Amino acid sequence: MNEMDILKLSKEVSYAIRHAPHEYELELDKDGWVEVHQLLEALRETDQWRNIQEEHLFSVINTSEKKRHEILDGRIRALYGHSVPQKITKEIKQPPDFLYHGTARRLVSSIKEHGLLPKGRQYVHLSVDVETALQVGKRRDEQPILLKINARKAWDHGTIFYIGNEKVWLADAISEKYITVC
Ligand code: HQG
Repeated sequence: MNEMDILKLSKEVSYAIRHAPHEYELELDKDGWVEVHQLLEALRETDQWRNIQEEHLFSVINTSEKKRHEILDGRIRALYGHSVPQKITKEIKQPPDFLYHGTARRLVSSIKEHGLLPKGRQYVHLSVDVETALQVGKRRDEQPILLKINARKAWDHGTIFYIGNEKVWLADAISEKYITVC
């Protein structure tokens, strides 16, 4: 499988297990796990992925610069990004003192007023470093705005944070009180 196919597969796997398990007849458990064989069978029904094997899913995980998915004991899950109706449980953990969020210029006034909201997803997504946050923001605006989150203060005042992967943290919402526009 070439690089292009691996990228396509990664996108389709994300779509299936973050957003559309129903479409692929997949059952997610409360932590977002899906049986690998169920996912492979669903993908094999399409022309493009007729010959897909588990090793291809490992290639997706091992070659990606972002840790989006994990496989363990014959099951696969997305680590963040879900929009399925059923709430995916994440592990609560104290975050680093500061986190970052990159967004579009046009969204900043609303964020200043209402804080960060999950919008289409189950959680707000935050980055551990400036570079990652700006990359996320560039998906929406070529000149993204960087928001700095005082996660320590938010946590001390009762905001719950969850770990996605080493670079992505999640929260139910972040009040505007803890957000600085850089
Ligand atoms: C914005 C990708 C107006 C928020 C990325 C963002 C990430 C508000 C958008 C992951 C708002 C939601 C998630 C408010 C938040 N008013 N706009 N009050 N509160 N927003 O895509 O964080 O590559 O759901 O700023 O790298 O951009 O797919 O969230 O612009 O880690 O693995 O509402 O998805 O990961 O957009 O991205 P998204 P996100 P992958």
